[in-house]
Amino acid sequence: MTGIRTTCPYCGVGCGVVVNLQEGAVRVRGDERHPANYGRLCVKGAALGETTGLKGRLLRPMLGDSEASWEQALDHAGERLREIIAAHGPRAVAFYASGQLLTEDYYAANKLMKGFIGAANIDTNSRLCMSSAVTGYKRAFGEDIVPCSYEDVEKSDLVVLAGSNAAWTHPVLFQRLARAREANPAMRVVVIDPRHTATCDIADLHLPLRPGSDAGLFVGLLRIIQGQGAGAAAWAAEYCGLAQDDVATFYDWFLSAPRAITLYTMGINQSTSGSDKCNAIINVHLASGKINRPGCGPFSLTGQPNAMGGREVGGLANQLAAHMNFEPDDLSRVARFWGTERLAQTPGLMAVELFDAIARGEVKAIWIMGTNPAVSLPDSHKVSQALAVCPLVIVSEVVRETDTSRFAHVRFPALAWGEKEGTVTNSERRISRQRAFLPAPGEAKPDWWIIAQMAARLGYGEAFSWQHPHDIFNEHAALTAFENDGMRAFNLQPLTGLAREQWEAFEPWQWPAGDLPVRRIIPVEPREHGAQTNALYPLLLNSGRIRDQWHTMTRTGAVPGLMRHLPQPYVDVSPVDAARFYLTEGELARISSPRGVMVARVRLNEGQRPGELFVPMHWNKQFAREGGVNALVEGRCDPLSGQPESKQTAVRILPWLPVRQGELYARVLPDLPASVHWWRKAAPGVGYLSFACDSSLLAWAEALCRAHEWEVQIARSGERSSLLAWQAGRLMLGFWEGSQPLHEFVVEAFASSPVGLAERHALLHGQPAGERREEGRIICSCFSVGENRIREAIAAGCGTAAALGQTLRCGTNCGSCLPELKSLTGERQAGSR
Ligand SMILES: Nc1nc2c(c(=O)[nH]1)N[C@H]1C(S)=C(S)[C@@H](COP(=O)(O)OP(=O)(O)OC[C@H]3O[C@@H](n4cnc5c(=O)[nH]c(N)nc54)[C@H](O)[C@@H]3O)O[C@H]1N2
Ligand SMILES: Nc1nc2c(c(=O)[nH]1)N[C@H]1C(S)=C(S)[C@@H](COP(=O)(O)OP(=O)(O)OC[C@H]3O[C@@H](n4cnc5c(=O)[nH]c(N)nc54)[C@H](O)[C@@H]3O)O[C@H]1N2
Ligand code: SF4
Ligand SMILES: [Mo]
Repeated sequence: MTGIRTTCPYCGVGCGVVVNLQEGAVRVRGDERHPANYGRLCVKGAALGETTGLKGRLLRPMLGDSEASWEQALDHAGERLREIIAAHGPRAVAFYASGQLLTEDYYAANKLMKGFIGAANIDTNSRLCMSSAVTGYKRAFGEDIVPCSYEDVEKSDLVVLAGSNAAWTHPVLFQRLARAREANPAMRVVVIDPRHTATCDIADLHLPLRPGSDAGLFVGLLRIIQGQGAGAAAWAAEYCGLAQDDVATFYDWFLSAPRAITLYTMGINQSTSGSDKCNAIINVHLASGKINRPGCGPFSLTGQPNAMGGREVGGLANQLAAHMNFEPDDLSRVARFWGTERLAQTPGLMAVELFDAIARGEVKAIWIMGTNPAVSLPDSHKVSQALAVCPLVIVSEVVRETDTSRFAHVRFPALAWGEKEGTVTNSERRISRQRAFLPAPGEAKPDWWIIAQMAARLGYGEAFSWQHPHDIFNEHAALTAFENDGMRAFNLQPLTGLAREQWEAFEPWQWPAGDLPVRRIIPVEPREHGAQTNALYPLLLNSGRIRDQWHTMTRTGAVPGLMRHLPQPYVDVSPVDAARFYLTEGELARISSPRGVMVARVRLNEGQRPGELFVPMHWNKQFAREGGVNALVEGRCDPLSGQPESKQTAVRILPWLPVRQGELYARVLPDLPASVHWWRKAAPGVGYLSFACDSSLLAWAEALCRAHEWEVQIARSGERSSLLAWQAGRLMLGFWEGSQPLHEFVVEAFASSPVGLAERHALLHGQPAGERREEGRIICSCFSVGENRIREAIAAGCGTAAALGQTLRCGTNCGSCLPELKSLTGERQAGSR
């Protein structure tokens, strides 16, 4: 096989990809030999080649808004850190890292903070993601061990997905499950989620439970397994707000299935009782013996590409390193291995409390690496205020502008996917190489190198004298094996002392989970979520992911094809609530909590329980005005894991009928007046946004164009107006107010120049020159097949997703859009209900 074999940098499935460079283009395909995906990719993975451009990249170190040399930037940051540590002690500084770092980077950051700066104030975005799962496993097994593999999902008789929308968030694993279910008609799939999601497409039973009530469902099941089940199904149904028959069916299936596996993610973890929910799930597997054998177990899926690697090196503030804890023997062992007398002796601050400590002035320096907390942490106004008052904010980033980097005093340019070298570990404990296939751009450097340089400036150069990530990997592997004697399951003994060539050629390798010597059933008392709905804030707001975007959109937001499935922040509302709150499909609404507000477009959704709303988590200040959900979310956390309750917030919703809405296209997007709402979208070769505002923007647009001395063409009728601006026959700006959404033909007009008079006229009136068809909303991102074309094909007789695939190719590559194709053809059945 030709090409460079590496790993997808998105979700925790950890698919292998093969990259070829052809005439400057980056071509990506699935790696047939990688055991995570055997050649398959989802839309995001398939579009990776379009994310490697350098537009918007941070390519030089920055001090404030000025470019600096590496020497200057590192010297400055090092000096400031030394001053702060000297004046206020090591606990006055903190690192906030990410499951998107490579294991080698992560190891270096943890070693510097815990081992040498001597405080444990390093936490990571995994706190928002996996920390409840970690607590659950540690309580049950004495160690953070995930006792399952992807093959177990395929080999099971009953697959339970709890709080997981895997069809969109772990698509390749979901496709493996979907195929296994087709091959084995006896296999059953249960989805536990308040919403009816794309994942329900393959569900035999969907349990749309009351938000936050999962522990009740699993506690009821445990009672039955333990023989105390009289009335358990009735009690659980009542507690969870489910039909008793459905609960009884789930329990029957679980008890009778020879093998059962539960996949769980953010609907379970992101909760003030997330750890207990994880243990409630683990408990039923322990009590029924459906664990540690093929097709069985409690399987927490990791979200980020290297969330697991972070857990392995000890990236969380309450872990030490290599699955060791803040306990005397472990502390002594790690201190001796690292050769340090400064090792932190107690856990550090966890993410939410860390930012509170920054706001209070107790932590005076924060170094953020590979995460965007101004968007992703709860209560984002508070987080922004904390960053604004923090005396030293250092950000290691790949992109230049993020909501977080706006607060940075020092910015370090990091190498991105495709440029950096190292390892990652996926959900099933499989370690794979990420390999570089592009040269380092500008002055960007690997994250580990930046950390090692800083260590040298703080006086610890010797312990960080690595020349290559391979050196770091070997040190990490050696630490896992150091004085292990079988005490820790996480033991990379077979990988210690790899030669450089062996590390370069490293094949995906899964570390053995062992046979779980400790197995504890942890008593769980179901607890309510902490969102207090009341007359003022009567609704519950849920948040999560959409199929084609990744987190804060720094990569996927730039790919036009990925922006066309769901191009704006939306809010899913049940028809009942729409009637109650005067909301209309496609119109805008303001959602607010006591913390803040967001604006989103209403989508009526029958799969949404009355009283509950759902919004995507992705939008932020780079892509919208008031599009971020965490402005509303409170920082309520699980007391054991420190994980915030991102899934439940009390809110209200009001329709917003702006006086004007429209579209703006420009070669370089201008700043809009501050009162205007806007949503930036990706389009090839042109800046593009939609806007909404309470007075017409036409005069503003005209003044802007006149100031540039562009030739201006204006049409107006009633509330509709449009404006085109030309320079030497080239379209510079297009503005439509009160008109239909436009797209492709306008984008094309920017590319074709000069444009003739008749075409200019047609364009001004929002019409394509000549005859052509608009795709509409893109459903199949792999082959760019839009809703309009799909509806036409259905009208012409394509009655099934399979028939659509034969005619239009949609759904025949990654399959992520099959649930939507099926709902368009009317094939889709909603679980049992
Ligand atoms: N496309 C895409 N894929 C991704 C990511 C991405 O940004 N985009 N991010 C990755 C990361 S880091 C992560 S952590 C994973 C997350 O993967 P998932 O956890 O699957 O994704 P979410 O959409 O956050 O939430 C899953 C579901 O939890 C449900 N839920 C909310 N409250 C409850 C509840 O009380 N009980 C139950 N049972 N369910 C509830 C929501 O309705 C939602 O459908 O995705 C990974 N994959
Ligand atoms: N309301 C709500 N909030 C949530 C969630 C939710 O479901 N609802 N989910 C939570 C979860 S599970 C997660 S994981 C978080 C994710 O939230 P974040 O971690 O904040 O999101 P990302 O956009 O992935 O941020 C990664 C940043 O690192 C940069 N980057 C990428 N590669 C590299 C690299 O190699 N080196 C460096 N130095 N930088 C790099 C990217 O440009 C980007 O700015 O959000 C959490 N927040
Ligand atoms: S499922 Fe998609 S996003 Fe996740 S690793 Fe595979 S290709 Fe990447
Ligand atoms: Mo995550």
